[in-house]
Amino acid sequence: MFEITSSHINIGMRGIPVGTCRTSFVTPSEGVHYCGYPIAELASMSPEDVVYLLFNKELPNPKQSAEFKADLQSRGALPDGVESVLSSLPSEGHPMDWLSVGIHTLGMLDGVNNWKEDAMNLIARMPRLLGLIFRYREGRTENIPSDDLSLSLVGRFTNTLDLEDIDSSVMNQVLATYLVLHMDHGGGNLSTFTGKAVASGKATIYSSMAGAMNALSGPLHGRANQSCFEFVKKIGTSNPDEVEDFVRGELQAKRPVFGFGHAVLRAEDPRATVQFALGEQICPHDEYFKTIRVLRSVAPKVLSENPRISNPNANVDIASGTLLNFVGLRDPEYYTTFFGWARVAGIGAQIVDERTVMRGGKGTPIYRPKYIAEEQTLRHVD
Ligand code: AMX
Repeated sequence: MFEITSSHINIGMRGIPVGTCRTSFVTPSEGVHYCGYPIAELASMSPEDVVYLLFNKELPNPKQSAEFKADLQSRGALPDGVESVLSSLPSEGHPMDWLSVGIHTLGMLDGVNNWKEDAMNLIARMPRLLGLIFRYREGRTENIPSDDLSLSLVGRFTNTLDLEDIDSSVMNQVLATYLVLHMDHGGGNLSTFTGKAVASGKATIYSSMAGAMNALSGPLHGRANQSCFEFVKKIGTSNPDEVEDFVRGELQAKRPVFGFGHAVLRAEDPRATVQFALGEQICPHDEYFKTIRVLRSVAPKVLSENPRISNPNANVDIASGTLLNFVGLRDPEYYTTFFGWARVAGIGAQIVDERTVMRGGKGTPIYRPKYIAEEQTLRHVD
């Protein structure tokens, strides 16, 4: 199946097969597929239906969809005690750290120690938790609307956030698309792998997911979406010549051109294509959207001048920040929390598969890759 040579050592296990994944796979040309469906075909479905797909491996029929939504609604209420923990966290802390603490708090307060039940409960509680994280971290703790469990997952978040002067239906549309596009990305990405590794020691879903969120918070992983929008803001123009000069300047300064390139994909990420199409529909005249539209045509041309760059095309992070900003979510520091919210579904489904389905239901054993001793000759204390 695989020949391992010394060239595979100390490269972060890249490409080395370690397990199987039933929720999604990624191809270099078409990107991620959820349970066989190319992501672009799922992009306009409700997040609830796509969560159902990841857990059940089939899209729901209308009856199953309604029952599943009702089930999530019945699980949505947050236990008492979450808000007092959030009220004690430092506002300087990154929102991803708040999210990790928030998930841990839910686990301490009402984990039931059942993989599937805990995964479903966490998915159902995420919108309210995330909305409260925004509100407490920003000090907007007065008059928080009560959680309206009759709403969709996205609607409950928007309702909790309760921002003024926004078009909540467009915000809901952008968030729903964002969630569906980001729910899963194969088995080996760092946050998913981390979540499954922690779960393999039979820690709870909540501890595993908090670990996964910590992994996601790194600037080389999930936090790239924050950096990407900060990058777009820095460009500050949609003039093609100026954008090209900017891209060349970044490359000369040995800085990454954010929103381009990928470890696996070798074409434009379909998740970027979907978000560009959505942007053309809702904000074609937005200044930042105009910038990324130009960047999308200019940067691949410049990047492909360097033969070392395997994929000069747009990745998933190019457009998401621009869309989130347009609908009223202005602070890029929060963008990775949406990524985390989405991934709770994919990581949760993969943990449930790995703990309860793989190896005839026995689950995979505790993770234990091999590390080879280096520069350690045997010695003794005198
Ligand atoms: N800008 C500048 N340099 C780039 C680049 C980009 N967009 N894409 C690749 N390169 C460079 C790499 O840094 C590497 O340089 P090196 O030889 O000096 O180490 C070389 O080109 C070859 O890289 P690669 O094999 O094409 O890609 P990779 O798997 O090493 O890296 C990635 C992939 C995403 C980290 C890289 O393309 C990158 O830094 N992109 C910009 C940052 C970004 O948008 N990140 C979000 C990615 C999406 C995601 O996974 N969330």
